[in-house]
Order: sequence, then C-alpha cells, then structure tokens
Amino acid sequence: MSRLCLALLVVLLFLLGCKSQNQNLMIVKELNSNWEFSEKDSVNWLPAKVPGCVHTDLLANGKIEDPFYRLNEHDLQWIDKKDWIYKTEFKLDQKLLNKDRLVLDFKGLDTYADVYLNDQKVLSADNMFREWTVDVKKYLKSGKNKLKIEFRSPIHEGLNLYDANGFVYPGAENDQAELGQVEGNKRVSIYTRKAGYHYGWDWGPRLVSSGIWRPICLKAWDNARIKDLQIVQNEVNEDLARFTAILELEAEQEVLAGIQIQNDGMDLVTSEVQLKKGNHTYELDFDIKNPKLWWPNGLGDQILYNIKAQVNINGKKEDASHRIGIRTIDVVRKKDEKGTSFFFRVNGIPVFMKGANYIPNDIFPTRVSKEQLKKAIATAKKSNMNMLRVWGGGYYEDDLFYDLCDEAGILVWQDFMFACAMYPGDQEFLDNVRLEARDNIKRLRNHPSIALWCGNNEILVAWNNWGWKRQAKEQGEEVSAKVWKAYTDIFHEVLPKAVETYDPSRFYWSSSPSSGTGIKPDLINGDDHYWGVWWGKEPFETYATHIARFMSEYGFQSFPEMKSVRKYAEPEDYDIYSEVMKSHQRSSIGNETIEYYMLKDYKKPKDFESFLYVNHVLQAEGIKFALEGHRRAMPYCMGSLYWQMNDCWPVASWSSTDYYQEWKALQYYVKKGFEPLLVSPYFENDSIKVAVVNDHLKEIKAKLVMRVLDFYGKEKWSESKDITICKNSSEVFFSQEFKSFLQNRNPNRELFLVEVQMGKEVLERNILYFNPVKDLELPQPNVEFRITKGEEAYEISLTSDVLAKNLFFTLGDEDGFFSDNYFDVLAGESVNIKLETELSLAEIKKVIQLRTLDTTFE
Ligand code: BMA
Repeated sequence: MSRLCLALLVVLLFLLGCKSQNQNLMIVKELNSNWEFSEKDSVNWLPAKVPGCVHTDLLANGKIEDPFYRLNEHDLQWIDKKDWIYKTEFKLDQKLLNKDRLVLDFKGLDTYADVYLNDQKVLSADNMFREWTVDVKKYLKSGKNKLKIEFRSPIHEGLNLYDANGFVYPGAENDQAELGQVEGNKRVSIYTRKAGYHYGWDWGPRLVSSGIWRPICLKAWDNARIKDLQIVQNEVNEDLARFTAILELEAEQEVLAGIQIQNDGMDLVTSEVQLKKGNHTYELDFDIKNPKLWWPNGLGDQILYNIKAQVNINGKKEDASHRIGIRTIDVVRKKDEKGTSFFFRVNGIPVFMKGANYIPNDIFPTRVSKEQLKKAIATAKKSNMNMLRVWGGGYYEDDLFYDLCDEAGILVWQDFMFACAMYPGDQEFLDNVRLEARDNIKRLRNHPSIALWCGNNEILVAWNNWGWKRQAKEQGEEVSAKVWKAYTDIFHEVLPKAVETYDPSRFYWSSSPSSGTGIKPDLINGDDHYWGVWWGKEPFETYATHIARFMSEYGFQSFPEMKSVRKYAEPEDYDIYSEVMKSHQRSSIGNETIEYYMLKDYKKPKDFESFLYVNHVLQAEGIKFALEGHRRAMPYCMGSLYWQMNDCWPVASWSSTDYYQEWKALQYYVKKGFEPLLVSPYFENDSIKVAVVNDHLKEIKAKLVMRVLDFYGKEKWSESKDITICKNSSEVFFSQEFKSFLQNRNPNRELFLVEVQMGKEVLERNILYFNPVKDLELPQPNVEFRITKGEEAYEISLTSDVLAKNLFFTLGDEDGFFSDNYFDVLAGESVNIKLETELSLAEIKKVIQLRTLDTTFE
C-alpha cells in the first residue's frame, strides 16, 4: 500500500471513529447544577451544592457555624426536625424528548424524598443506600423543566414509625437522641435506612442531615441500553483464565445487536444477538491467556485488566467497563483439632489479614474528597495492610474507594449497613433491604478487592450476650419472637439470598463477630471483637492470650494531636474534662479509661499537651501487644483488624489517624507491626521469648541477634543464632526463663534489642522493656539532628547520646509528614527519617520541635 493510501485510510478511520463516538445509544445529562434549597414553607431560597446536604449548604451560605467547632453541634439539632426542599431547572430539546426512553437516575437520596418533575410527583424514596430510577418521558417537555425534591424530616418519620410500633427494639444505644432533643429521647434511627452514625456514635457527633448525596442524571436512549455488566471468573490456571461476561440489556423492541468484549481495546469475543424486548441477560464466554494474577498488598502486584463490553445497534454504540483483577479468594472454614478455621485463601495461599476497621471519613459523606480517600487508602497501603473492614454503621462507600483498594491490594470486608441494634422485619422493610442489597452487590461485585459480605456488626453477640434478648422478653414472649424473627429474616434469609443471587462466588458471614450463622462468637470457630481491654479494663497483655481464629475488632482510644485540637478548641478548653473536650469524647467511659491505663504504666503527664502525647504513646504501645500477639498466633489466628483507622470529625477515639488524617503514634506502630517480616520479643508466662513471623512466600535464612543494652549504650548481654524462617510462618526462636534471664540485670535501666540480620543489613528489629515506663530511669537525651533537602523529601539525620524514648517531631501548626515518629533512638545510634512538606528549609527550622518521654511527666 502506498503511503498516500495509508494516510487516506488513517484519515478515514479517524473520521469514522469520530462519527461513531457521536453515535451513542445512550445520552446522559448530569443534573447537578443550578440547585437551590430552602426550609419547607419558607420563601428564602439559597444556592445549594449537589451532591451535598442541608448542613453543608447552610454552612456554605453562612447560616450556621462550623458544626465541629467547640459545642456548635449542640445548637444545630433543629435542622433534622425540619423538612427541606431542593429545586433546579434544566433545559431539554425536542430531539432528546423523541428518544424511546427517558429515565431519571438518582444515585443517592438521603432519605425520605418526594420527587416532583414539572409539579408531578414521580418518586417517593425512603432508603439512602438505594439507587432510584424513574421513567419520566411523559413528564418532560421541550424547553425548561423543573425538578423539585422534598426531604421529610428523618426524625419525624422515625417518630411516627416508633410510636406505631408498640414496643421498643433493643439496642441503638449509640443513637444520641437526648443530645438530639428528640421527643421522649426516643431512638428512632433503626426505622430508617440511613447511615446509622448520622444519629451519633461513641466516636461521632449527632448531625442527622438530609440531601441529594450522590449525583442525579437524566438518561435517554433508543432501542436498548446496557443496564449492567458482570464479569464472572470461572476458572484460572497458569495458562488460562476463563470468564463469562453477563450483560443485562434492556431493549425497547426486538432488535439485532452486535456485542464485543475487549481487554484494553483488543477484542476477546464478538457476537450478534437478537435482543428480546424488556430486561434480559446475555452471556458471552471469553478467555485471557497467560493471566497475570492480582495479589493483596505485600504478596505481589495488583494487575488489573480493563474489560469493556460494547453493544452496537444499527451503528449506534454503548459501552460499559470494569477493571477486574484475576485471583481466587475463599474463606476456608475447615474443622481442625481446635475448632473451625476462618481464613482467607487468596490464589491458593492462606493469607493473614492485616488491617483495620474503616468508618466514613466525615459526618457529611459528600464532604469526603477524592484526595481524602486517596490519602486514606495510601495510609493503609503504606502501613502494610491488606484488608479494611467497611463497618456496618456507615454507608456503602463510593466507587472510588473500591477502585483505590483494587489498585492498592487492600481487600475489603464489606458489612451490610446494620450495626448495634435490632431492626424491624415487616414486609416493607425487608423488601427495602432486599433492593438495597441488590443495588450495592451489583455495584461492587466486580471489584477484586471485595473479599466477603457480612450481614451486620455486633447484633448477634448483643442479642445473646448483652442482655438484648432479655430486654425483648421483658416486653413479652411475642415481642421477643418477633424481634428475633426480624433478625433471622434479614440476616439468614434476605441478605444471604441476595449474595447467592447476585454474587454467588463470594462468602457471606451473617454477623461479626460470630462463629457461624446464628451462633454466638467463641475463640475456636470464627471471628471475635475483643473489648476486654478497654471495656473490661483487662491489661494490654491480654491481647496476646485472648485470641480467636480471626480478630475483627479491638482498640484503645486517644485524643487527636495538639495541632488538631487547636482546630476545634480554644486554650480555655485544653483539659480533657472541659465541656468542649468532653463533648468531643463520646465514649461513656472514655476519659477515665484512658487515665486508668495511663497511670498503670506512666507517671502523670505535666500538662495538657504532654497528656495528648503520652496518650498517643499509650495507645500505640497497647495495640502493639495485639498486632504482634495475633500475628505470632498464626495460623491458628489468621486476621487482625483493629478498631478503627479513621475519624468522621475531630474527637477522642480509637482511631490511628485523626479527622485531619494526621498519623497518630498508633499508625506508625501499625506500619511496623504489620511489616511482612516481624521480629517480636515478648513475655509469656514465666519466660521471655522471641518469635519471628514471615508473611513472605519465600524462606529466609538470617541471623537473629539479641542484645541487652543499658540506656547509655553499654552492652550487658548478647546472643545470636542462624535461623531459617519458613515462608508464611510464625516460629519461636528464643525462650528463656525470665527470672534467670534477668539475674544481675537492672530492669529499669536496660532494654532488650532483637534484630533479624542478613549480612550487614538489619531486616527487622524490635525493642522490649522489662518494666513499665513509670519505673524506668529514663536519661535526658541530647538529640542532635540535621535537615537537608533530598530529591523528594527532606532528610533528617539524628543521633542521641543516650536512649531517647518515643521521640516525637512536630511542625507546630504547619503541615508535613514524617516517615517515622514516636520511635526510640538508642544511645549513640544514628537514625535517618524523611519529611515531606511544602515548607522551605528555613521555615522548617523555625517551627520544628521534638519531645521525648523523659521530659513529659510531673
Ligand atoms: C465496636 C464497634 C463500634 C464501636 C466500637 C467502640 O463495637 O463495632 O460500634 O464504635 O466498638 O466502642
């Protein structure tokens, strides 16, 4: 072919390409602009942001103060007792109206919403978690169209249902009805399919908003449209992965359609199908040769394939696509000599799950930015996590959250949105739940990150162990039977059936914690939430002995750091018992429990800022027992998810990053505790031991070097040995009776340093102290540090003459991220860390401060 012909061909193909791009089957028009809102029956209309909510719109218009500042939340409780109206106008041309179908698609309405199109009611919605679609062709007109949504007060709706019910459902103790000034302090949250945490939680404010929380669009098409695409993985081996693409197509009439399935633009399969009228599914099988597998973080890459389905009808096209990861995953529940296993097997390999519980990032969901989500998942990845649990008192996260998890290798334990309460079970409620499950399973099932569906958070354990069954019985046997039937209908019927129907290959677990359907938790058969530390005031060491097959919750509180406190409180509030700080502490036992544990191990901090710092160290050191204890117990225990990674407002909570996404000490400890290779020195019964845990899928030959050093750097004892660390294993390599080990030691001036070395390189290290910090004779270190500008970040190199314990750098109120913080520097040791910040070197030098534990107490 001559060059000219080739050039002409290219131009032709380009023109054809342009043409076919304009020839879409489906036209989508976003309706997220020009919105106004007003209180019902008021004439004052104000600009509104969609997606958004009443509170953020009132804030943006200067009608309310920042709800997070000091006690402002308390003055905003009137908002949820009102009805609110949102309205907009949009223009359409006749061409669009001539389409066969026109549908309004509401991705999320929070919650009781009556929708009017050109003054005609077209929808009455009552579930925040559902997607609502309405046929609107007959209501639309050429030119200007009016869309209005009336949100009825979720509190008034809840009160009507509550009063009509005749008995009180046990639970919902987190519903802060009293703060909310709800008539009779009635806890109405369970009646409404709306994020539970909006009504308050033991780490959250009570701000029950309403609004259009996900986008709205108008969809118009002729002939047919793609309603859904599901990619089902049938089989994988080294050479081949087999799939079925299931296309759900809605056709207006019988018509011939060409269907193409592509991977990154390359055809995998093409076919012609005679579409039937109505909603039907069409299946196409395809293979991918030499598949590259998707692995959880730490075990390999996260390869994603872009699978696109394209439907072509009379030259008009529409496509749908998913990014899939090729991997197998199952939850293995096999009887063994101790009970029944509970572990995730990924690509044939048992994988210990390292992670955290995840709550919404803001009390107002639409305020969570892309950047925040990216930062949250980056934190998880950086912290060596491979799983997050999307907990049932929030909402099914945005698509982006799961996309990021796919990319980062973070598996998702996905709860359905039910937590800490018994729920109604009337037919209307069950039908609503069924559709909510359908919508969300279909939306999320193609993500490789989704690992399991879980019915609810802590309802079963509360019914059996927290007196809820009794509370129901006290209202009559009939009530009790009815409440339990509602439970089994939702969690043993509706939800597992939805998973079976829409995502049959995924595992369903009815309640966390439990040891199987309907059976309360124990330590030998399933997952456990361990709150003996915290609620039971048991010592931190218990984390290493109270171990189930999978630890899906445990935690300890801390306040946000000083920089964060300054954002919501004033100097006169700087006392954990001040009204403001108490209002930003929602655990009924919060402050006293922190103090109880703190004074067991530390002396009294000398001031408020010192208290915050010790609180962080305390939380981190406490949770360290769990991170290491659970991992040492593998393969008996195969998961450790602490409560909780993030916050939804500035508050004292169990979180490892605060509302402003600042890393608390705990986050740094988590990063270390979840390193693929862990060396863990610990006390057990009368012994001191050292275990090594290896998550890598290869054996490691190394040297275990153990030393006792005094705080001034003098070596008092040492021993080293060559060790072979099996892949995916935990093994004890050193054990000695503690008393004999400590003979002639001074436990208040010495520490136990353990390292795994390979050649000269220290692969991993850890430090164990023999006594609580309050008994240690901590020297006053002279820490010297130098900051230089590196390529991507500043480098800080530091040394200390004697032990510097829990060295903490801050930049005052300035922003920056230290690659490590709250760490111990041994006498004479040099340490290098990185600092990422926008500040100049001169600015850093002006604001940087450090503190160590020795100067912190009275
Ligand atoms: C568990 C969680 C949450 C709660 C946390 C702290 O019960 O499921 O409900 O916030 O503990 O109390």
